[in-house]
Amino acid sequence: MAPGQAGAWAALGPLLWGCALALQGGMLYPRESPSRERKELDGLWSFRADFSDNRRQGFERQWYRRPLRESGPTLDMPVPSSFNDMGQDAQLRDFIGWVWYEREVALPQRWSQDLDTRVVLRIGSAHYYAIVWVNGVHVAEHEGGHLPFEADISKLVKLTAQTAAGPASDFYTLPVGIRTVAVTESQFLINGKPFYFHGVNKHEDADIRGKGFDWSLLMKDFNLLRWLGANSFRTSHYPYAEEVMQLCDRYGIVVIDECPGVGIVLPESYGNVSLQHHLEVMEELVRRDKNHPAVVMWSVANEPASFLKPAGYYFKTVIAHTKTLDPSRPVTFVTNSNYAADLGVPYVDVICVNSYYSWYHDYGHLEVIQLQLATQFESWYRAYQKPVIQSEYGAETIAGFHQDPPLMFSEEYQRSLLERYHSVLDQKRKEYVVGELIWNFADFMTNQTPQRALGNKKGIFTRQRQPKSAAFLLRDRYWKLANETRYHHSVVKSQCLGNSLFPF
Ligand code: GCB
Repeated sequence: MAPGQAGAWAALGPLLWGCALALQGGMLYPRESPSRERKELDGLWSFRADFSDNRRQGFERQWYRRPLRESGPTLDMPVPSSFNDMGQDAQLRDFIGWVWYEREVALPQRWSQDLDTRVVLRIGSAHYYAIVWVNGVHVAEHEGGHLPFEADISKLVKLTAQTAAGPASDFYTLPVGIRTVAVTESQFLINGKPFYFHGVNKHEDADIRGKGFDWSLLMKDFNLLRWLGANSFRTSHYPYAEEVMQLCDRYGIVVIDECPGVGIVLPESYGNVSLQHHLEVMEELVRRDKNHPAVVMWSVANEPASFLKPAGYYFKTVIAHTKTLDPSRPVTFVTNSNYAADLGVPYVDVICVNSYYSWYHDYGHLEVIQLQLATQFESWYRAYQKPVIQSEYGAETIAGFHQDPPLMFSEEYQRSLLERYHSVLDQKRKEYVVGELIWNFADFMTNQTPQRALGNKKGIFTRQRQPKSAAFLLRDRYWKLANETRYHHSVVKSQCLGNSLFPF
């Protein structure tokens, strides 16, 4: 917490509000008005379940006295949510006992300095018995969930402000991570060590909400990435919410950051107006995300018609511009063009190729995959001597459809297709293939076409984030890859929370 700011760490409490008048009697819903301000405390909280035998270790060791991270490991937990449903840990799902939530808060200076301002901590609902401390001081206790309760913490806030007095200037905190990225003829290097992307492509999509930021969904997805052993993802096909990027930094998830240059397929899309706009979008993207160490490469487009004549000049310009904006990161775009016809790839640092063998081509013929995939890699490498990433591959799969021998849309077909891709990836990753990103992490909604059965079903998880059979296959593979390739001797522990799975 920055000096001079009033601060609080509370064991629970999603809403703080300051107002000039004390309320008597009923408990009004906290609405903003010219005399009332509110500060939402929703978002990620630190969390620990007390798994001790008597479930009372937290009280015995007084976990409320100091920041929770100082008394043991913590998890990130979205508030509001049910902790039971958030992760992949059965013990936590079934847990009964005390759980501890903590949030550090920086309050507006005037709340602590203006003596007439009353500061109230309000908990909308906490199940079922809640005890609340602010800066180690017990301020409230409430039995029964569902209904709100409050504590007047004005005195505490003013006291903290006095003891933490400092210069009244502007504060901004920016978590920092330091690492290097480099590309050789056949390797992708992070901190000078070869890095292999074993990850996913995602979408910002879920049931009900559609595309929109949601802490609970984000935490669930990150818990699933950890379960899977994934070390990376591509933000297909647009920049994701900034909170996503922040979490990638903290968890050590490596990101290929893609701009919304998707569907550049018409000749008129290569005109000057489009090009200028593309340059501006890259400026906005780099300006926003350049401070995220998780971002290791920019992707300027997905599957453009890069074989069209103007594509050469177009991608040369966009890529050069991006490199001027950020000389520290490699730049790519994701291609599905033929290696001999692609006019943009000469300008990329890493070749990212999408292919759907035995799905969109030779469908039903799993046996063609190995030969076609090996030829794909060899052709690209022979032409360019640059590292290659399999940036998409996959098969539509309707969860619960089973067929053996495998038929398209069954879980068995998805597994088989993946296995065949993996056998070639295992040969080529010894040479110049530096990554594999499955299409897709989860099923997602699309417009209607005859190829889509209620949206795109190439997820290894359903849209509700439940695993298909392929998720278990990929999990075995990714954890094996993780154990083979993680850097045992260069582990730099995350200063933030120790959440990092694959520190770089
Ligand atoms: C692709 C696209 C992706 C689609 C995917 C598919 O090549 O890059 O946006 O969703 O194929 O499943 O058709």
